[in-house]
Amino acid sequence: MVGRSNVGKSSLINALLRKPLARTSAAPGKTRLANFFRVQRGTAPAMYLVDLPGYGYARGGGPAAREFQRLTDAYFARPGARAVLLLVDSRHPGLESDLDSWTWLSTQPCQRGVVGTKVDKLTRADRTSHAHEFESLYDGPVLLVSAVTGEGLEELWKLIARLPSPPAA
Ligand SMILES: Nc1nc2c(ncn2[C@@H]2O[C@H](COP(=O)(O)OP(=O)(O)OP(=O)(O)O)[C@@H](O)[C@H]2O)c(=O)[nH]1
Ligand SMILES: [Mg+2]
Repeated sequence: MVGRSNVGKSSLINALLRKPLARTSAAPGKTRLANFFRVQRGTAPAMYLVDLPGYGYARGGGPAAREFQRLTDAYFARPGARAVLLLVDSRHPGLESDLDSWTWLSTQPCQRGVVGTKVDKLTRADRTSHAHEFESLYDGPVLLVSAVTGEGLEELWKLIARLPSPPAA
């Protein structure tokens, strides 16, 4: 899970796992390390959900940004197939930093997907217009979810199940 600070990466992991394992906070910059959560669902092969620190927030300036870059680079340097879900706040589909990340992710050896978070904060009318905006910006359907109401989480599990799994060790 990657995305701007405060977009709801840790909350989404907790909602998917139905357990408050990842630390969340109303203030941005909470997750400071890459946290790996091993998941075994039914008979499916085990996998890891990975909660990465967010971008776009540097506590006290440059070092946090550099630290984010270091962790992210280290994560992508790990061997084995992986997939990345870019989390974008459903209220703000077109932020430049998210579009830049999407472009950067296209240069990485991984499958990409976009998920719109906090959809519970949108009005009915905005859901429709923002869904269309996401589709045109990100070149395909974008799943809108809420960690608070649970909306879209079953669909998200299905999307995750279709992502490539790493080679057997
Ligand atoms: N209404 C609503 N609030 C949410 C949702 N998901 C997260 N939040 C709130 O958004 C804030 C940030 O959530 P986090 O999960 O800590 O965000 P994060 O992306 O992990 O942030 P960093 O670790 O700082 O990068 C918290 O106050 C959450 O309660 C959601 O689906 N709906
Ligand atoms: Mg976090």
